[in-house]
Amino acid sequence: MDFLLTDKRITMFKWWFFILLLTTGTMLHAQQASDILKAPKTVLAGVYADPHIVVFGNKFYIYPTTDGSEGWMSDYFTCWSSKDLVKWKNEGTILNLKKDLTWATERAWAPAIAQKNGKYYYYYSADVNIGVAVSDQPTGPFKDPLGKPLIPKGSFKGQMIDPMVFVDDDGSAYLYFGQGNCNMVKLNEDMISCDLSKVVVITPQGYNEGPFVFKRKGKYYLTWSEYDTRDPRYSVAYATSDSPMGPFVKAVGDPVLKGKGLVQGAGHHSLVQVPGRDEWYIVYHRFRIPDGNGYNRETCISPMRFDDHGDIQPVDVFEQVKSVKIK
Ligand code: FUB
Repeated sequence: MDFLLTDKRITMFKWWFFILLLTTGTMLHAQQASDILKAPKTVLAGVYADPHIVVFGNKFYIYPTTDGSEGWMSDYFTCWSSKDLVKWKNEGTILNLKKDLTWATERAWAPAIAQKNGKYYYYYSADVNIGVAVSDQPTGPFKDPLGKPLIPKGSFKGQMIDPMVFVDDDGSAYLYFGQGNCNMVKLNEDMISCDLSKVVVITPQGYNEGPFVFKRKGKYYLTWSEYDTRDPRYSVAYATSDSPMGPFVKAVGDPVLKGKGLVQGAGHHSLVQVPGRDEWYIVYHRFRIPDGNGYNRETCISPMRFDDHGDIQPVDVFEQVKSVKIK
């Protein structure tokens, strides 16, 4: 056989190579497009992060951070409501830092809310301070009762962000907060004050931010996000305790929630129990699909389950929430 590369053979080889590249490129594009279609959908239209979910009455509510700017520079908070966890309605702006506060103008981040004595208490980060606002309705408008932060910037080690409020069965309310360090303090009966000299550090190993606390079958669970929110490895871990004040013992094994495939940076979550049922959902953000990053994140909901020992089973980020009715 004659293996000499004649001009004709070289031209033919070039054509074959070109066709191969074209086919592979088209197949890759088709694969990518089908992965995007299969990826779990956001439940809130737009880019929203740090979702805090609660049930008030017969509705679910999500309180998120508004995303879409480098450095998370948003200056307002919205509220979303749903009767089934699938369809969500934007209830509009509930707190506008520039209009409603005298002490902060931007970086409106990571809120949490609780209801007590017929009022709604909304905790949020603003310019790296933690504030509290009050309303008669879950959809606001919320008013600043203090005219200053509840926990000012620099009060403790780490950033004064990411508040989480947990109200126990006896009505005692606890505030958990902080980036870099996880702090905890009991709130006073009025829900808008606390003794800063009583703040306790409960930072679990691996903790970065976004604490969330809940109680199931008498056990307290502290859950939080590890890594930086701009890191695709961002994920959620947990620890348990017999008391809302700790000490919390970190669970061994896989994280509760982490990205997979196209789903990256899954974290800063909250949890909701369907009233009257042992049925739980995790609400979290991940990088927008497609083309997202740590400043363009979307909110998703997946089922979350426990085993017979009360251990949280790793969440499948590709399992999407189906319609759930509150009875
Ligand atoms: O959304 C702004 C910040 O990003 C939050 O405060 C952090 O928890 C991280 O999600």
